[in-house]
Amino acid sequence: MDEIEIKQLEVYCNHGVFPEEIKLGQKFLVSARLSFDPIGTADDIKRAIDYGKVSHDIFEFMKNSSFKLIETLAQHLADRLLIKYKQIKRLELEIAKPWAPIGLSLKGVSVRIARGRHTAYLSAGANLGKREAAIRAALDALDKREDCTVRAVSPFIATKPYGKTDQPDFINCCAELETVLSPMDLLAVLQALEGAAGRERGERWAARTLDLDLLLYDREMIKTETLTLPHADMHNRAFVLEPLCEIAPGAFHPVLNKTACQLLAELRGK
Ligand code: A4P
Ligand code: MG
Repeated sequence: MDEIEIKQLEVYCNHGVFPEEIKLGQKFLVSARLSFDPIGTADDIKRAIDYGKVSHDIFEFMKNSSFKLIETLAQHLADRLLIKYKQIKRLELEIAKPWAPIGLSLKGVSVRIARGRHTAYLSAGANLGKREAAIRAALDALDKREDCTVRAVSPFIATKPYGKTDQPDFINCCAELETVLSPMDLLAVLQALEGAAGRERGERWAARTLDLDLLLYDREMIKTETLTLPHADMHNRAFVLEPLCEIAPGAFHPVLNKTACQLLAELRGK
């Protein structure tokens, strides 16, 4: 990818933990490296990232916000730039405080972060209430968010319950998202949408108005108490793999080292 670099943009503003930092302000230096796909030979500013505009946006954001931590400031600023400038595929930001008030002489202190766009796949299911409408409403709400774009939705399929079989049939589908959210933040968004659809968490595998599970997030492998990626049981579920293969047969399971299409063929052969 090609890159634009903005070096040490100077902004006098009010971020910090100490009261005097917020009251008096201090100098910050912001550097940004913006990666983008080559724009080709058309010599057209409309196709390019306007580094003047980006610099002014950074300046305004730094001036009009106040964060205690430069880490948080950098995260919010990165989100803002990725959301506004769709041509930016990846972004490195460095925010430095040359006058950090630590009671010692130093050349400065800085934080450096790298952020980008991610591809995530989710599985949606419902077997109570207005099933299609609940799934559609959740996907619309996701797509309306600034930090998520729904890039593809599979056909909806009617499926027999898996696991606990004495419950109504499901409607299932899969969707592909582009997002700047982290996996944990995306999971929180999905759970909030389940809540908004009237989902009550009770017994495991019980009937539900809406279930949104995160299947894959780039090639991330995560195992915490609240999130397992790839989804721990996706390879055993036809109601997940069939719709996933409709939109992304090549979606890659980094633990099993197989594509969605290979996993479905294996499951069908069992
Ligand atoms: N969690 C961990 N990893 C993930 C992930 N990748 N995505 C944690 C989403 N959640 C994840 O989920 C329980 C906990 O899993 C969450 O607190 C989250 O932190 P839940 O949605 O609260 O509970 P649940 O959905 O009842 O349990 P579980 O085990 O997630 O059930 P599933 O796997 O969602 O299965 N049959 C058909 N035909 N179609 C269906 O859609 N769905 C289920 C539910 C059963 N049978 C089905 C279908
Ligand atoms: Mg679930």
